[in-house]
Amino acid sequence: MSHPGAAAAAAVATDPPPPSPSPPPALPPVVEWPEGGVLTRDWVAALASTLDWCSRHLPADRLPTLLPSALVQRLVLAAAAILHREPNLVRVDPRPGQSVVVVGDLHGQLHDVIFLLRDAGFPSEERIFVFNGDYVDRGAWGLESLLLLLAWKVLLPNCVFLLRGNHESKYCTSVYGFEQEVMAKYKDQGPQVYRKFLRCFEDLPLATIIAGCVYTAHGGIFRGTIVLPSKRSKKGKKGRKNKADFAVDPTSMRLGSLDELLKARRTVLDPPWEGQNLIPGDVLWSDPSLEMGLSPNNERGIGLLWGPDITQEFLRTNNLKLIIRSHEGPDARDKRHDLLGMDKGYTIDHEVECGKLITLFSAPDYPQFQASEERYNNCGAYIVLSSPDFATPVFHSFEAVKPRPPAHPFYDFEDVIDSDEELNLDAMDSGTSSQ
Ligand SMILES: [Mn+2]
Repeated sequence: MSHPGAAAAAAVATDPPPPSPSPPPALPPVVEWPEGGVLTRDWVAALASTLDWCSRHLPADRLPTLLPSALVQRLVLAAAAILHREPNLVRVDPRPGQSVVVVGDLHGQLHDVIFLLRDAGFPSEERIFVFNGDYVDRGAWGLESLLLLLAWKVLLPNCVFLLRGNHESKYCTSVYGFEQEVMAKYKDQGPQVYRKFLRCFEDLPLATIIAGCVYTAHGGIFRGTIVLPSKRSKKGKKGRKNKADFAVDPTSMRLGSLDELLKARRTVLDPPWEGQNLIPGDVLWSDPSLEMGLSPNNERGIGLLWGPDITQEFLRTNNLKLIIRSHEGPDARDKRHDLLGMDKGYTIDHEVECGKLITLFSAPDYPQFQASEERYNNCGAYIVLSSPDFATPVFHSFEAVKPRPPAHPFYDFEDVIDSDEELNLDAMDSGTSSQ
Protein backbone atom coordinates (compact mmCIF):
# COMPACT_ATOMS: atom_id res chain seq x y z
CA MET A 1 0.00 0.00 0.00
CA SER A 2 1.58 3.20 -1.07
CA HIS A 3 1.76 6.21 1.10
CA PRO A 4 -1.08 8.65 0.35
CA GLY A 5 1.45 11.42 0.04
CA ALA A 6 3.19 9.60 -2.79
CA ALA A 7 -0.02 9.32 -4.80
CA ALA A 8 -0.65 13.02 -4.28
CA ALA A 9 2.87 13.83 -5.38
CA ALA A 10 2.45 11.70 -8.50
CA ALA A 11 -0.84 13.41 -9.32
CA VAL A 12 0.79 16.82 -9.10
CA ALA A 13 3.59 15.64 -11.33
CA THR A 14 1.31 14.33 -14.11
CA ASP A 15 -1.51 16.95 -14.03
CA PRO A 16 -1.15 20.05 -16.15
CA PRO A 17 0.31 22.88 -14.13
CA PRO A 18 -2.27 25.04 -12.38
CA PRO A 19 -3.07 28.28 -14.19
CA SER A 20 -0.64 30.91 -13.09
CA PRO A 21 -2.32 33.58 -10.97
CA SER A 22 -3.12 36.71 -12.97
CA PRO A 23 -0.24 39.14 -12.75
CA PRO A 24 -0.70 41.87 -10.20
CA PRO A 25 -2.12 44.96 -11.90
CA ALA A 26 0.64 47.36 -12.80
CA LEU A 27 0.72 50.30 -10.42
CA PRO A 28 0.25 53.46 -12.48
CA PRO A 29 2.61 56.37 -11.86
CA VAL A 30 1.66 59.25 -9.60
CA VAL A 31 -0.33 61.84 -11.57
CA GLU A 32 1.76 64.98 -12.03
CA TRP A 33 1.01 68.20 -13.81
CA PRO A 34 2.49 67.82 -17.31
CA GLU A 35 5.89 69.27 -17.99
CA GLY A 36 5.54 72.61 -19.72
CA GLY A 37 2.22 73.11 -17.96
CA VAL A 38 -0.09 72.33 -20.87
CA LEU A 39 -2.46 69.36 -20.79
CA THR A 40 -2.42 66.94 -23.71
CA ARG A 41 -4.87 64.29 -24.88
CA ASP A 42 -2.44 61.61 -23.72
CA TRP A 43 -2.28 63.17 -20.26
CA VAL A 44 -6.08 63.21 -19.95
CA ALA A 45 -6.29 59.61 -21.21
CA ALA A 46 -3.69 58.54 -18.64
CA LEU A 47 -5.61 60.41 -15.93
CA ALA A 48 -8.77 58.48 -16.87
CA SER A 49 -7.05 55.12 -16.66
CA THR A 50 -5.37 55.99 -13.36
CA LEU A 51 -8.72 57.05 -11.88
CA ASP A 52 -10.27 53.82 -13.13
CA TRP A 53 -7.35 51.78 -11.73
CA CYS A 54 -7.58 53.47 -8.32
CA SER A 55 -11.32 52.83 -8.12
CA ARG A 56 -10.65 49.11 -8.59
CA HIS A 57 -7.45 48.51 -6.64
CA LEU A 58 -6.99 51.19 -3.98
CA PRO A 59 -8.95 51.86 -0.82
CA ALA A 60 -10.59 55.31 -1.03
CA ASP A 61 -8.23 56.88 1.50
CA ARG A 62 -5.18 55.81 -0.53
CA LEU A 63 -6.26 57.82 -3.57
CA PRO A 64 -3.91 60.73 -2.66
CA THR A 65 -0.89 58.44 -3.10
CA LEU A 66 -1.50 58.47 -6.86
CA LEU A 67 -3.65 61.61 -7.16
CA PRO A 68 -1.98 64.17 -4.89
CA SER A 69 -4.11 66.85 -3.28
CA ALA A 70 -2.02 69.63 -4.88
CA LEU A 71 -2.66 68.20 -8.36
CA VAL A 72 -6.41 67.97 -7.74
CA GLN A 73 -6.56 71.55 -6.48
CA ARG A 74 -4.51 72.87 -9.38
CA LEU A 75 -6.76 71.17 -11.91
CA VAL A 76 -9.96 72.38 -10.24
CA LEU A 77 -8.66 75.96 -10.11
CA ALA A 78 -7.45 75.87 -13.72
CA ALA A 79 -10.91 74.75 -14.86
CA ALA A 80 -12.67 77.24 -12.58
CA ALA A 81 -10.69 80.10 -14.10
CA ILE A 82 -11.96 79.13 -17.56
CA LEU A 83 -15.55 78.54 -16.39
CA HIS A 84 -15.57 81.86 -14.55
CA ARG A 85 -15.14 83.75 -17.83
CA GLU A 86 -18.12 82.06 -19.47
CA PRO A 87 -21.48 83.82 -19.43
CA ASN A 88 -24.50 82.29 -17.62
CA LEU A 89 -25.89 81.32 -21.00
CA VAL A 90 -23.20 79.91 -23.30
CA ARG A 91 -23.75 80.03 -27.05
CA VAL A 92 -22.43 76.83 -28.60
CA ASP A 93 -22.15 77.38 -32.33
CA PRO A 94 -20.81 74.30 -34.10
CA ARG A 95 -18.66 74.88 -37.14
CA PRO A 96 -19.32 72.83 -40.30
CA GLY A 97 -18.59 69.18 -39.53
CA GLN A 98 -18.89 69.55 -35.78
CA SER A 99 -21.53 67.53 -33.94
CA VAL A 100 -22.68 68.06 -30.36
CA VAL A 101 -23.11 65.36 -27.71
CA VAL A 102 -25.46 66.31 -24.86
CA VAL A 103 -25.13 64.46 -21.54
CA GLY A 104 -27.44 64.41 -18.50
CA ASP A 105 -26.92 63.55 -14.81
CA LEU A 106 -23.83 61.42 -14.02
CA HIS A 107 -23.79 61.29 -10.19
CA GLY A 108 -20.32 59.94 -9.50
CA GLN A 109 -20.64 56.74 -11.57
CA LEU A 110 -17.09 56.95 -12.93
CA HIS A 111 -17.14 53.73 -14.96
CA ASP A 112 -20.29 54.79 -16.78
CA VAL A 113 -18.77 58.22 -17.47
CA ILE A 114 -15.67 56.58 -18.97
CA PHE A 115 -17.87 54.26 -21.03
CA LEU A 116 -20.02 57.15 -22.28
CA LEU A 117 -17.00 59.19 -23.41
CA ARG A 118 -15.60 56.23 -25.33
CA ASP A 119 -18.98 55.21 -26.78
CA ALA A 120 -19.86 58.71 -28.00
CA GLY A 121 -16.29 59.37 -29.15
CA PHE A 122 -14.09 61.60 -27.02
CA PRO A 123 -14.33 65.39 -27.20
CA SER A 124 -12.38 66.79 -30.17
CA GLU A 125 -12.48 69.53 -32.76
CA GLU A 126 -15.17 67.41 -34.49
CA ARG A 127 -17.21 66.61 -31.40
CA ILE A 128 -18.41 69.16 -28.86
CA PHE A 129 -19.77 67.96 -25.51
CA VAL A 130 -22.40 69.75 -23.44
CA PHE A 131 -22.91 68.34 -19.94
CA ASN A 132 -26.10 69.28 -18.11
CA GLY A 133 -24.73 69.03 -14.54
CA ASP A 134 -25.08 66.71 -11.51
CA TYR A 135 -21.57 65.23 -11.77
CA VAL A 136 -21.28 64.43 -8.06
CA ASP A 137 -23.29 62.97 -5.13
CA ARG A 138 -24.92 59.55 -4.67
CA GLY A 139 -22.26 57.56 -6.52
CA ALA A 140 -18.92 56.70 -4.90
CA TRP A 141 -16.64 58.42 -7.45
CA GLY A 142 -17.93 61.99 -7.74
CA LEU A 143 -14.46 63.47 -7.28
CA GLU A 144 -12.95 61.28 -9.99
CA SER A 145 -15.86 61.80 -12.40
CA LEU A 146 -15.87 65.57 -12.10
CA LEU A 147 -12.07 65.81 -12.15
CA LEU A 148 -11.96 63.90 -15.42
CA LEU A 149 -14.49 66.27 -17.01
CA LEU A 150 -12.62 69.30 -15.66
CA ALA A 151 -9.45 67.95 -17.29
CA TRP A 152 -11.28 67.72 -20.61
CA LYS A 153 -12.52 71.29 -20.09
CA VAL A 154 -8.98 72.56 -19.52
CA LEU A 155 -7.70 70.61 -22.55
CA LEU A 156 -10.49 71.69 -24.93
CA PRO A 157 -12.24 74.73 -23.44
CA ASN A 158 -14.15 75.47 -26.65
CA CYS A 159 -15.30 71.89 -27.23
CA VAL A 160 -16.39 70.90 -23.72
CA PHE A 161 -19.11 72.77 -21.85
CA LEU A 162 -19.95 71.96 -18.26
CA LEU A 163 -23.17 73.36 -16.81
CA ARG A 164 -24.13 73.52 -13.17
CA GLY A 165 -26.58 71.02 -11.69
CA ASN A 166 -28.46 71.43 -8.41
CA HIS A 167 -26.00 68.96 -6.85
CA GLU A 168 -23.09 71.29 -7.58
CA SER A 169 -23.94 73.19 -4.40
CA LYS A 170 -22.89 73.29 -0.76
CA TYR A 171 -26.21 72.03 0.51
CA CYS A 172 -26.62 69.03 -1.80
CA THR A 173 -23.01 67.89 -1.46
CA SER A 174 -23.33 68.02 2.33
CA VAL A 175 -26.36 65.70 2.27
CA TYR A 176 -25.79 63.38 -0.69
CA GLY A 177 -22.20 62.31 -0.25
CA PHE A 178 -19.69 64.45 -2.14
CA GLU A 179 -18.42 66.41 0.87
CA GLN A 180 -17.94 63.21 2.87
CA GLU A 181 -16.32 61.57 -0.15
CA VAL A 182 -13.71 64.33 -0.41
CA MET A 183 -13.06 64.19 3.35
CA ALA A 184 -12.73 60.39 3.33
CA LYS A 185 -10.34 60.45 0.38
CA TYR A 186 -8.25 63.50 1.30
CA LYS A 187 -8.43 63.46 5.13
CA ASP A 188 -6.44 66.49 6.44
CA GLN A 189 -6.35 68.05 3.01
CA GLY A 190 -10.08 67.38 2.54
CA PRO A 191 -11.40 70.79 3.63
CA GLN A 192 -9.06 72.62 1.21
CA VAL A 193 -9.92 70.30 -1.66
CA TYR A 194 -13.67 70.60 -0.96
CA ARG A 195 -13.41 74.41 -0.83
CA LYS A 196 -11.80 74.46 -4.28
CA PHE A 197 -14.64 72.35 -5.66
CA LEU A 198 -17.24 74.70 -4.11
CA ARG A 199 -15.56 77.65 -5.82
CA CYS A 200 -15.61 75.78 -9.07
CA PHE A 201 -19.35 75.05 -8.62
CA GLU A 202 -20.05 78.79 -8.33
CA ASP A 203 -18.25 79.35 -11.63
CA LEU A 204 -20.21 76.78 -13.63
CA PRO A 205 -22.51 78.43 -16.20
CA LEU A 206 -26.24 77.72 -16.14
CA ALA A 207 -27.38 77.00 -19.68
CA THR A 208 -26.40 76.69 -23.32
CA ILE A 209 -28.00 77.43 -26.64
CA ILE A 210 -26.70 75.04 -29.26
CA ALA A 211 -26.70 76.00 -32.94
CA GLY A 212 -29.20 78.76 -32.20
CA CYS A 213 -32.08 76.29 -31.77
CA VAL A 214 -31.53 74.01 -28.74
CA TYR A 215 -31.67 75.23 -25.13
CA THR A 216 -30.06 73.02 -22.47
CA ALA A 217 -30.00 73.42 -18.68
CA HIS A 218 -30.10 71.09 -15.70
CA GLY A 219 -33.64 71.82 -14.44
CA GLY A 220 -35.08 74.00 -17.14
CA ILE A 221 -36.79 77.36 -17.54
CA PHE A 222 -36.96 80.29 -15.14
CA ARG A 223 -39.12 83.21 -14.12
CA GLY A 224 -38.81 86.85 -15.10
CA THR A 225 -37.57 89.82 -13.13
CA ILE A 226 -38.51 93.46 -12.73
CA VAL A 227 -36.09 96.34 -12.93
CA LEU A 228 -35.51 98.09 -9.63
CA PRO A 229 -34.85 101.81 -9.39
CA SER A 230 -31.11 102.03 -9.83
CA LYS A 231 -29.29 102.67 -6.58
CA ARG A 232 -25.94 103.88 -7.81
CA SER A 233 -23.33 102.00 -5.89
CA LYS A 234 -21.06 104.10 -3.81
CA LYS A 235 -17.98 105.12 -5.76
CA GLY A 236 -18.15 102.08 -8.02
CA LYS A 237 -16.99 99.74 -5.31
CA LYS A 238 -14.91 96.95 -6.76
CA GLY A 239 -16.70 93.69 -7.32
CA ARG A 240 -20.08 95.41 -7.26
CA LYS A 241 -20.25 96.15 -10.95
CA ASN A 242 -22.09 92.92 -11.71
CA LYS A 243 -24.63 93.35 -8.98
CA ALA A 244 -27.95 93.35 -10.76
CA ASP A 245 -30.46 96.10 -10.26
CA PHE A 246 -33.43 93.79 -10.66
CA ALA A 247 -35.49 91.43 -8.61
CA VAL A 248 -38.15 88.83 -9.07
CA ASP A 249 -41.61 90.30 -8.96
CA PRO A 250 -43.28 88.28 -6.21
CA THR A 251 -46.74 89.03 -7.56
CA SER A 252 -46.16 87.56 -10.98
CA MET A 253 -45.04 84.29 -12.46
CA ARG A 254 -43.85 85.58 -15.78
CA LEU A 255 -41.57 83.43 -17.91
CA GLY A 256 -38.06 84.91 -17.93
CA SER A 257 -36.13 86.10 -20.99
CA LEU A 258 -32.67 85.01 -22.11
CA ASP A 259 -31.47 88.53 -21.37
CA GLU A 260 -32.63 88.16 -17.77
CA LEU A 261 -30.84 84.81 -17.56
CA LEU A 262 -27.63 86.45 -18.79
CA LYS A 263 -27.84 89.11 -16.07
CA ALA A 264 -28.50 86.80 -13.11
CA ARG A 265 -25.85 86.37 -10.41
CA ARG A 266 -24.79 82.73 -10.41
CA THR A 267 -21.93 82.91 -7.90
CA VAL A 268 -23.89 81.52 -4.95
CA LEU A 269 -22.96 78.41 -2.99
CA ASP A 270 -26.64 77.49 -2.85
CA PRO A 271 -29.09 79.11 -5.25
CA PRO A 272 -31.64 80.97 -3.12
CA TRP A 273 -35.27 79.82 -3.04
CA GLU A 274 -36.52 83.24 -1.90
CA GLY A 275 -35.49 86.85 -2.28
CA GLN A 276 -34.40 88.62 -5.46
CA ASN A 277 -31.97 86.21 -7.10
CA LEU A 278 -34.25 83.32 -8.07
CA ILE A 279 -33.13 82.60 -11.62
CA PRO A 280 -30.24 80.23 -10.75
CA GLY A 281 -32.51 78.17 -8.46
CA ASP A 282 -35.19 78.01 -11.15
CA VAL A 283 -32.75 76.89 -13.86
CA LEU A 284 -31.21 74.21 -11.60
CA TRP A 285 -34.27 72.86 -9.80
CA SER A 286 -37.39 73.25 -11.99
CA ASP A 287 -39.39 70.36 -13.45
CA PRO A 288 -41.85 70.09 -16.33
CA SER A 289 -45.45 69.16 -15.74
CA LEU A 290 -48.51 68.41 -17.83
CA GLU A 291 -50.45 71.12 -16.00
CA MET A 292 -50.55 74.38 -17.91
CA GLY A 293 -48.77 77.49 -16.69
CA LEU A 294 -46.00 78.28 -14.23
CA SER A 295 -46.31 77.40 -10.56
CA PRO A 296 -44.02 76.99 -7.56
CA ASN A 297 -42.36 73.55 -7.35
CA ASN A 298 -43.76 72.62 -3.94
CA GLU A 299 -42.38 69.06 -4.04
CA ARG A 300 -38.82 70.36 -4.25
CA GLY A 301 -39.32 73.53 -2.22
CA ILE A 302 -37.42 75.53 -4.87
CA GLY A 303 -37.79 76.22 -8.57
CA LEU A 304 -40.87 75.99 -10.76
CA LEU A 305 -43.19 73.58 -12.46
CA TRP A 306 -44.00 74.49 -16.04
CA GLY A 307 -46.56 73.20 -18.49
CA PRO A 308 -46.56 72.55 -22.26
CA ASP A 309 -47.91 76.06 -22.87
CA ILE A 310 -44.79 77.51 -21.24
CA THR A 311 -42.52 75.25 -23.30
CA GLN A 312 -44.32 76.58 -26.39
CA GLU A 313 -43.97 80.19 -25.23
CA PHE A 314 -40.26 79.76 -24.43
CA LEU A 315 -39.49 78.11 -27.78
CA ARG A 316 -41.54 80.61 -29.79
CA THR A 317 -40.26 83.74 -28.05
CA ASN A 318 -36.64 82.70 -28.36
CA ASN A 319 -36.93 81.16 -31.80
CA LEU A 320 -35.89 77.72 -30.52
CA LYS A 321 -36.99 74.19 -31.38
CA LEU A 322 -35.86 72.01 -28.54
CA ILE A 323 -35.28 72.04 -24.77
CA ILE A 324 -32.99 69.35 -23.33
CA ARG A 325 -33.03 69.28 -19.54
CA SER A 326 -32.05 66.62 -17.00
CA HIS A 327 -32.59 66.45 -13.23
CA GLU A 328 -35.09 63.58 -12.99
CA GLY A 329 -33.83 60.01 -12.70
CA PRO A 330 -35.80 56.78 -12.46
CA ASP A 331 -36.47 57.34 -8.74
CA ALA A 332 -37.89 60.82 -9.24
CA ARG A 333 -39.99 59.62 -12.19
CA ASP A 334 -41.30 56.72 -10.13
CA LYS A 335 -43.21 59.31 -8.12
CA ARG A 336 -44.39 61.38 -11.09
CA HIS A 337 -47.50 59.73 -12.37
CA ASP A 338 -48.06 62.38 -15.02
CA LEU A 339 -44.72 61.84 -16.79
CA LEU A 340 -43.02 58.83 -18.37
CA GLY A 341 -40.51 56.58 -16.57
CA MET A 342 -36.75 56.99 -17.05
CA ASP A 343 -35.89 53.39 -18.01
CA LYS A 344 -34.37 54.37 -21.40
CA GLY A 345 -32.44 57.35 -20.03
CA TYR A 346 -34.64 59.93 -21.73
CA THR A 347 -38.25 60.96 -22.12
CA ILE A 348 -40.10 63.32 -24.42
CA ASP A 349 -42.26 65.30 -22.03
CA HIS A 350 -43.84 68.03 -24.15
CA GLU A 351 -44.54 68.09 -27.87
CA VAL A 352 -45.82 71.49 -28.91
CA GLU A 353 -46.21 73.48 -32.12
CA CYS A 354 -42.69 74.93 -32.01
CA GLY A 355 -40.87 71.78 -30.88
CA LYS A 356 -40.19 69.46 -27.99
CA LEU A 357 -39.04 69.20 -24.40
CA ILE A 358 -36.77 66.26 -23.54
CA THR A 359 -35.48 65.01 -20.18
CA LEU A 360 -32.07 63.34 -20.45
CA PHE A 361 -30.50 61.21 -17.70
CA SER A 362 -27.06 59.64 -18.22
CA ALA A 363 -26.51 57.56 -15.06
CA PRO A 364 -27.47 53.92 -15.77
CA ASP A 365 -28.42 51.55 -12.93
CA TYR A 366 -29.02 54.56 -10.70
CA PRO A 367 -28.72 55.18 -7.81
CA GLN A 368 -25.53 53.25 -7.13
CA PHE A 369 -26.62 52.68 -3.52
CA GLN A 370 -30.25 51.82 -3.08
CA ALA A 371 -32.03 50.81 0.09
CA SER A 372 -34.70 48.71 -1.60
CA GLU A 373 -33.86 45.30 -2.99
CA GLU A 374 -35.45 46.02 -6.32
CA ARG A 375 -33.31 48.28 -8.48
CA TYR A 376 -34.55 50.46 -11.31
CA ASN A 377 -32.09 48.92 -13.76
CA ASN A 378 -32.48 51.99 -15.94
CA CYS A 379 -30.37 52.68 -18.98
CA GLY A 380 -28.55 55.99 -19.27
CA ALA A 381 -28.65 57.96 -22.50
CA TYR A 382 -26.85 60.69 -24.38
CA ILE A 383 -28.03 62.72 -27.35
CA VAL A 384 -26.15 63.53 -30.54
CA LEU A 385 -27.06 66.67 -32.47
CA SER A 386 -25.57 67.25 -35.90
CA SER A 387 -26.02 69.22 -39.07
CA PRO A 388 -28.01 69.97 -41.06
CA ASP A 389 -30.77 69.88 -38.42
CA PHE A 390 -29.40 70.28 -34.90
CA ALA A 391 -32.93 70.25 -33.51
CA THR A 392 -33.48 66.59 -34.46
CA PRO A 393 -31.92 64.59 -31.63
CA VAL A 394 -30.43 61.11 -32.06
CA PHE A 395 -30.72 59.13 -28.81
CA HIS A 396 -28.15 56.60 -27.60
CA SER A 397 -29.20 54.47 -24.61
CA PHE A 398 -26.60 52.39 -22.77
CA GLU A 399 -26.41 50.00 -19.86
CA ALA A 400 -24.27 50.29 -16.77
CA VAL A 401 -20.69 48.99 -16.73
CA LYS A 402 -20.86 45.95 -14.45
CA PRO A 403 -19.80 44.74 -12.07
CA ARG A 404 -18.99 48.00 -10.34
CA PRO A 405 -15.99 47.76 -8.02
CA PRO A 406 -17.12 47.39 -4.43
CA ALA A 407 -17.36 50.77 -2.71
CA HIS A 408 -18.77 52.33 0.40
CA PRO A 409 -21.42 55.04 0.11
CA PHE A 410 -20.46 58.42 1.52
CA TYR A 411 -23.98 59.27 2.70
CA ASP A 412 -26.69 57.54 4.63
CA PHE A 413 -28.54 56.26 1.60
CA GLU A 414 -31.04 54.35 3.72
CA ASP A 415 -32.14 57.47 5.55
CA VAL A 416 -31.91 60.02 2.77
CA ILE A 417 -35.15 59.84 0.84
CA ASP A 418 -34.51 58.02 -2.40
CA SER A 419 -36.18 60.25 -4.87
CA ASP A 420 -37.34 63.61 -3.62
CA GLU A 421 -34.60 66.08 -3.18
CA GLU A 422 -36.59 68.03 -0.69
CA LEU A 423 -34.70 70.92 0.69
CA ASN A 424 -33.94 71.61 4.26
CA LEU A 425 -34.14 75.32 3.60
CA ASP A 426 -32.52 76.31 6.88
CA ALA A 427 -29.38 74.37 5.98
CA MET A 428 -28.84 76.16 2.69
CA ASP A 429 -26.18 78.76 2.19
CA SER A 430 -27.67 81.37 -0.07
CA GLY A 431 -25.44 84.16 1.08
CA THR A 432 -23.08 85.92 -1.20
CA SER A 433 -20.26 84.17 -2.93
CA SER A 434 -17.18 82.97 -1.12
CA GLN A 435 -15.09 84.80 -3.69
MN1 LIG B 1 -30.64 67.23 -10.33
